[in-house]
Amino acid sequence: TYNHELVPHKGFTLISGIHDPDDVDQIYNLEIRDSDVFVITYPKSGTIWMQQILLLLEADGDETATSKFNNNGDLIPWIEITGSREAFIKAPSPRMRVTHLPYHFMPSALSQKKGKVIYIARNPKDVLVSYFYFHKMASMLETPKDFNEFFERFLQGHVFGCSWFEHIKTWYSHKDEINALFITYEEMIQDLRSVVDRISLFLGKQLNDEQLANVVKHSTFTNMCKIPQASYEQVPEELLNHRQGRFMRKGTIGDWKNHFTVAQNERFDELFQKEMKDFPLSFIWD
Ligand code: PPS
Repeated sequence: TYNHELVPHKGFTLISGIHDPDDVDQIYNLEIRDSDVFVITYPKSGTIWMQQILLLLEADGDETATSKFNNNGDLIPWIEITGSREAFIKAPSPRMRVTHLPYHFMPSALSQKKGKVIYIARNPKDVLVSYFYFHKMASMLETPKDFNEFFERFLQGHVFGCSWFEHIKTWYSHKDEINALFITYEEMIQDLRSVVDRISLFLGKQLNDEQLANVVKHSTFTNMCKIPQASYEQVPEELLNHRQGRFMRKGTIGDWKNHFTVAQNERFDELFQKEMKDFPLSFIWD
């Protein structure tokens, strides 16, 4: 059943019943500790993957660390979800949070280089495909009529959140003001160990080689699928309809090739060139 609505709010669409506009506005004023970690993603770019990596790094590679919880999001919540901000204020360090919010909503203290930011980018063609399947299973989002309809909506930015282009461009253009590590989903696919090493260094963690190897081992696609907390298999039905698909869907680079028509691909490329012409970002597309 579909009983949530997309609510446009200052350049970002929220979901009624899950987000509260006034509450989201107050995120900007949060006091930030240097030990705070924010994982910033456009949806479907590696959010739950990074939750698993951060929890494992925090637990020195011990994969049983999250077994007492329903899902990793209980330990590393989305800051924009109603109630999350209050809990954040009271939480002990290190406070780790994920968010899909654009830059202008986030605590202004970040731009004084307080706290740490990990931005994960994924090539937007694969994001689109992953997001299409997520709309089919997410009970709070309207089921797309078909792939073509969703393709149009994504290009126009008429999805939960904002346009992919806007998200990456605003965050990227502020990257020198914040204490940030930029990584891509594709780098994680191609060499997870080196990404884990970089994150560990960025966070100032001291894990030995074996512990780092354990972090990598328990955050591969196959192994995350075996851990219900990591794969979001235990999210209640009113949020995710598990018969319609899996959060851990495919986990590959280039699935867009199985979905885009030649004409759609040309249009996407054209828009990408236009939107990204001033941004020296390169992506791995297949
Ligand atoms: S959300 O809803 O924004 O939080 O979704 P998000 O977690 O950002 O993205 C989900 C996609 O990430 C894939 N994923 C992984 N890929 C490879 N390896 C690992 N370990 C992994 N964990 C999650 C997940 O399968 C979704 O991508 P698709 O392409 O749909 O499979």
